[in-house]
Amino acid sequence: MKLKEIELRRIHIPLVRPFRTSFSTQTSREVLLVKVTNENGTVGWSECVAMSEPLYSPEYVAGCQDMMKRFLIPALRDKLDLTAEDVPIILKPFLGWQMTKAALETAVLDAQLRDRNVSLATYLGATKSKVACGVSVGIANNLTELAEEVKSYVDAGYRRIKLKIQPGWDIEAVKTIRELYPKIALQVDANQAYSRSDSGRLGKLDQFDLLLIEQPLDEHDILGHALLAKEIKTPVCLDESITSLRSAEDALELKATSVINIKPGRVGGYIESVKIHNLCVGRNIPVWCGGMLETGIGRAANLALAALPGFILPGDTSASSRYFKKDITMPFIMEDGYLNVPTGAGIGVTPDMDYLNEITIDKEVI
Ligand code: SMG
Ligand code: MG
Repeated sequence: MKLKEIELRRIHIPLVRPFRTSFSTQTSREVLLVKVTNENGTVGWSECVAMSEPLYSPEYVAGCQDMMKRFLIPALRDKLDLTAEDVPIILKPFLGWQMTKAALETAVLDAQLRDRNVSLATYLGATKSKVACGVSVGIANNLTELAEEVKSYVDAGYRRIKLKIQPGWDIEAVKTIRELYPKIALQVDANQAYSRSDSGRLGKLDQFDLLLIEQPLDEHDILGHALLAKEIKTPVCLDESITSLRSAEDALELKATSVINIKPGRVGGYIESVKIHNLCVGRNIPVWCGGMLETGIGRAANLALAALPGFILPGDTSASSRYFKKDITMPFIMEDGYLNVPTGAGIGVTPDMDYLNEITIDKEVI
């Protein structure tokens, strides 16, 4: 295809409840949306998963927008026969910026698949029509509030609970929830909040039969994760550390991770995500689909990915109502703990333009 127009739009959308992690408290989401239009007039949408501030990863919304305008869009704009598969190759010389690149690749892919009338799920190799939902629970003010919040999700039917932890909010929080729900699938996510010397403390989590502990140490501390994995029984699962197929392969080889959280934004797109999935399937490593508080645009695409056969653990792919009073697409509604995988062409959803315009804080057309 030839790109005719690229629209970059920033929206601001409130969350239904604050989301506190070891690195920030989010009360709303600022999201950079990409809309491409090709020579046929076909439109492709995507969402850049970077946060407003570079706290989860080095990328941040305003930086991503600048990066797109300054370097990435000019590199793509003049191509005559651009395909989504070309995008990562063309953008490779520009180092880093996986989330930014992923957003451009996905918008091009959406338009490409709409032109061919193929769903993203089919394109990626999905084998499921619905996916089991997990939910990520932020750090609460106290254990009573944590128990209340978890109860609301268990009652809603979520099939896996993930608790955010940090030093001082870990053993007691997990103990509380495990005692209330002796059988529920439970895991924790530290977002790099611990250090190598915390293996004793983290070992205390072994008694709670957790599915995994996500990213306990610094994103660059692969050796530290490998050492920790030998000390504790709970499986270590890397999130922030895995930014490419290569880094996934290295971490597996070094035994720093025995489960992988695949987030398409973090690894540079859906095409790279499938490669990581395939690597893991070949090595009997379970994977699951992470979340970045996406709107319906990103959620639709994540559900397509989570429908691949290697995604055997429930992901952070929760219903729209877990995040927003009103989503920018048709809401994703959970039924019996599952979300349906969109079947329409491309990502299978489009935004409600009236609502989108209402919450737009910046729009530029290139
Ligand atoms: O999308 O439900 C969601 C959030 C899942 O916990 C989640 N994401 O480290 O896995 C993670 C975090 C990253 C975003 S925190 C603002
Ligand atoms: Mg995580």
